[in-house]
Amino acid sequence: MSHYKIIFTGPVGAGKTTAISSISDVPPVKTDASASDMTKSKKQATTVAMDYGVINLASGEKIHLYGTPGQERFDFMWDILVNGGIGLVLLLDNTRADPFQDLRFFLKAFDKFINGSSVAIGVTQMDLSATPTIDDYHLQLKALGIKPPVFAVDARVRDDVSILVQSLLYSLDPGLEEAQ
Ligand SMILES: Nc1nc2c(ncn2[C@@H]2O[C@H](COP(=O)(O)OP(=O)(O)OP(=O)(O)O)[C@@H](O)[C@H]2O)c(=O)[nH]1
Ligand SMILES: [Mg+2]
Repeated sequence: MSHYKIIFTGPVGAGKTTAISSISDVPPVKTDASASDMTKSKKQATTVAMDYGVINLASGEKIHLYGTPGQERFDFMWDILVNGGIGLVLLLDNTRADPFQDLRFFLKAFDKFINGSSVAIGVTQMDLSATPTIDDYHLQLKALGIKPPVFAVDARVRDDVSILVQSLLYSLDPGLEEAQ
């Protein structure tokens, strides 16, 4: 039986922990701690080590899901978590001050891993901030010279997260996606 690993990353509040909770077929493991020092944050908890969940494919294969902390002070975990991974889900929060800067920052931080694997991008909170649009993201990515799948996703909605994960798997191996 094959096991695969994908990694969710992105800035604080993008919805990594929420997305893994939405899609995991087992109760997710979280390492959220009180975010009382994050005075500007709209949420109470932040990931300090990792999130973990699993998708069980119909074929019997398993996709292990790991979420990184968003905060840079925990960035030592990023290299640890990508080890052995086959692809990256980058979640961006459209309400942040400069989502394109977040995009560039995370593509750069994970560039080695992405070069050897694949990336799919999910833009969350588009219900709260409609711009930049998905087309704007496509243009930005084109300027950066890459063409990953980009979707509007609500991390709380299982189907949204599922489509994003499927697009990542499809870009890696069309046969794997069909197995679901
Ligand atoms: N309105 C709205 N809320 C969303 C959407 N996606 C996620 N959320 C909310 O945004 C928050 C995201 O929080 P987390 O899942 O903890 O974010 P995270 O990326 O794990 O953050 P860190 O661990 O701190 O890096 C949660 O309160 C979600 O319910 C969306 O599309 N729209
Ligand atoms: Mg988190």
